[in-house]
Amino acid sequence: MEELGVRQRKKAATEFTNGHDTGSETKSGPAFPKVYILLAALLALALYNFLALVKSPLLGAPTRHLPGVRTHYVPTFTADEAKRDAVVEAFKHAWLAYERDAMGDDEYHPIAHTGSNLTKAGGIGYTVVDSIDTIIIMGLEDEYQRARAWVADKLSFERDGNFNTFETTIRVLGGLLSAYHLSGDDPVFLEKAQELGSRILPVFETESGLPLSLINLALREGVPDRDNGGLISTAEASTLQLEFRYLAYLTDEDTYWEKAENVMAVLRASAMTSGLVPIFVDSKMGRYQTSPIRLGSRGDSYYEYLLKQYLQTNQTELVYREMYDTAMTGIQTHLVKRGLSSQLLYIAELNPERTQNGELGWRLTPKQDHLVCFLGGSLMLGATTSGALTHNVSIPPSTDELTNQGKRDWLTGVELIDTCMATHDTQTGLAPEIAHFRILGDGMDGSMVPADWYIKGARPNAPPPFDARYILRPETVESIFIAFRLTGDPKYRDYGWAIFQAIEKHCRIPTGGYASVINVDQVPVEYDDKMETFLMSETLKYLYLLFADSSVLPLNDYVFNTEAHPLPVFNPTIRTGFS
Ligand code: DMJ
Repeated sequence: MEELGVRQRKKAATEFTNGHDTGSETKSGPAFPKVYILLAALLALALYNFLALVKSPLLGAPTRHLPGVRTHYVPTFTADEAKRDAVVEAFKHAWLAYERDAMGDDEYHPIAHTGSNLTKAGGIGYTVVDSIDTIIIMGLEDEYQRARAWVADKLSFERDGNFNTFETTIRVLGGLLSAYHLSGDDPVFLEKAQELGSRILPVFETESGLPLSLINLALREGVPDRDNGGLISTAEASTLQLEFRYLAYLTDEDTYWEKAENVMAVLRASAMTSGLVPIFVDSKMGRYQTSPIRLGSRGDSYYEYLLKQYLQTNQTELVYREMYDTAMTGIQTHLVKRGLSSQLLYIAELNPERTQNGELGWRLTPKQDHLVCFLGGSLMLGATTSGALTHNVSIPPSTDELTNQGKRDWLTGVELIDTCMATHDTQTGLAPEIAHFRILGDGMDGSMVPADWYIKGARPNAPPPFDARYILRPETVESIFIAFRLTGDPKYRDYGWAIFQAIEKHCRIPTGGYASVINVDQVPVEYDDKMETFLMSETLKYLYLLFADSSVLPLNDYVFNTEAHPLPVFNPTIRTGFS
């Protein structure tokens, strides 16, 4: 298989049209014998590699780049090959077991050695498609050929069952689009993506244009989520945009763009001035419903995609920057809190409640989902783009390159990642699904509390609460990867390696695959027999990228969808009235 770096270069050169590329001009010079030219090229390459090594922040001072000069393809940080290869070995341990026991099934249960599907109607490639781009990025040729053949010959969306609109989009549509790009435009992936996109489109046929939660792929019918009174969660409605917009860009079918963009316009019209959004929205009325405000489940990727929509189209759509900036100020004003003992920075939640005179009020809940840990890296990425005063900031950025908001968000991001790492201070070194932070109302004062955070409901010799589990989630390593790329600080590779080792020690099943653990504070662990698809699409991908050299998928050129599927940045070919 052609190495990813090569494929990327060819393709990415066509994605950009804005002329940032410094490029290289070729002139026909005097007819030197070819051997001299070859020698000169080898010498230049050796010198270049030497300089890159000397400048590497892994060895000392951070690299600075001249303003306006693109940084992509420059190997700013060299790979830690041993650790990178250990991650590849882990990926193969997961993939080969899945392939052996459950190839083609949506989900995998490594202890029972079996798979299962999301509906009785049959699988939709949840695990295979979610994993393909990681396989390409890692350069696993044989695995790639088998996975591709499965997609070409077996993947079917003619399934008469109700599938979650958001999950199907981020995992399957996102996976196909990323595979299309990274494979060097293999048409099989785009054909499947187009078919899936067209089958999902009917979810937008509502009064407001906000999508329905579920889609019957065979009947091509949107279905409301009866479990939540027909409401859709905010994150689900607002985390389809990167995928549908890129599909529109590739196919010239503007309708994908318009449907996805209209969702953002409707949400914007219904938004609160703080920039914070409740986690439920009514597809019929197009209005937010009174419901909690949080950066965890059902809220998280709304904020993530505000920034990423701005980045996806090369920072040309200022409406997303404005929405993002307002939202980050809302988070800073209302949700950023500190623990009582070590002053760990965390992101709290707001829960609606009626005051005695019947007015709506918001109660602060000092609870942080593992999911919130995506925000650390996202804030740092936002600081260097939306919050930058110059086009390409240094690595790490210097203070005069960032706006005040950029500086504020950068520091918050750095601290939040440290907090997320602190939640790994458990018996297993794995972080729980939910951490609660102590507050003065707990009956303790700041001098007496044992630690800033705890797992609510955890008691010795009692069944562990749901909050205590680790289900192979990626959010902390996602942030660590971004932080490393933006700073070059080796501490982030140390963080990632510690998490990887904890996963290896406690989640790895000797016969193949990885399982969730039901209590991060219990050794030896008890397993929940499920290997979530995001282990291969996100957790191991971000770990691989953390240890790879930084020419692999540069952050200037790619946005990662919320399931870690990289999509190239492009200049939009459609202009709508949304501004
Ligand atoms: C993934 O499916 C996506 O990252 C999503 O946005 C939320 N969380 C899971 C992984 O934790």
